[in-house]
Amino acid sequence: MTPEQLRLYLVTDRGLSLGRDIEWIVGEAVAGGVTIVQLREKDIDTREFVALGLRLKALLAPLGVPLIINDRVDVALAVDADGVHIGQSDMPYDVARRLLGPDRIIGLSVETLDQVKEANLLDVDYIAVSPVYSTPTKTDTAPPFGLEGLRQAVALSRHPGVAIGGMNAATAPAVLATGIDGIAVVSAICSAPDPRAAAAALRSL
Ligand code: TZP
Ligand code: MG
Repeated sequence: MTPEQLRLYLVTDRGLSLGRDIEWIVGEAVAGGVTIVQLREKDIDTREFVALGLRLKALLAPLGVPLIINDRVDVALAVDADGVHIGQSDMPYDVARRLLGPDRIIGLSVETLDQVKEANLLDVDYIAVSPVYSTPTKTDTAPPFGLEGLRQAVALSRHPGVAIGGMNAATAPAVLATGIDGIAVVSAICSAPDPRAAAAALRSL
């Protein structure tokens, strides 16, 4: 993958989508300029997860926008997704890589500077610096990096990266000025009245 593909990274959240379909949100967001999409589902049946993943794959593949599945290597393989995003308590990187093969994208959340260094020892495709700011979207996070912590993470990492947690049109400019490749966004797009316009506004930054 290229760092440009990380510019504007949408992470889905059905609970924050104001009752609108995930597919509709994703379609609008991509029309607005989202460059990569992560399907993140914590509470749905595996059958529904796979069915939705297949529909998103059909929507995104012709547009050349990578589809990443949160946590679930089995679902990623089932829908022929472009990759998986894992956290520090999910399947270990080496196991995920063995199952997914050399070509699929594996992203890893890092919550401390030590974890940034550990990620440098792995062939992950990108890291997500998590969280940069505290956010109501996910409250069981590590303490936020803040801008200075993010700067240190960018300086330490040999991988491309995205910043996640509290990213919006107000916070993105200073975050992008740290040299991070992109921002990963949940509520600023999923909960926007017009997700396409919200994505376009973020992309223009
Ligand atoms: N991981 C770390 S923070 C976060 C996730 C999934 C949520 C980010 O949500 P928002 O609404 O973009 O702040
Ligand atoms: Mg996880």
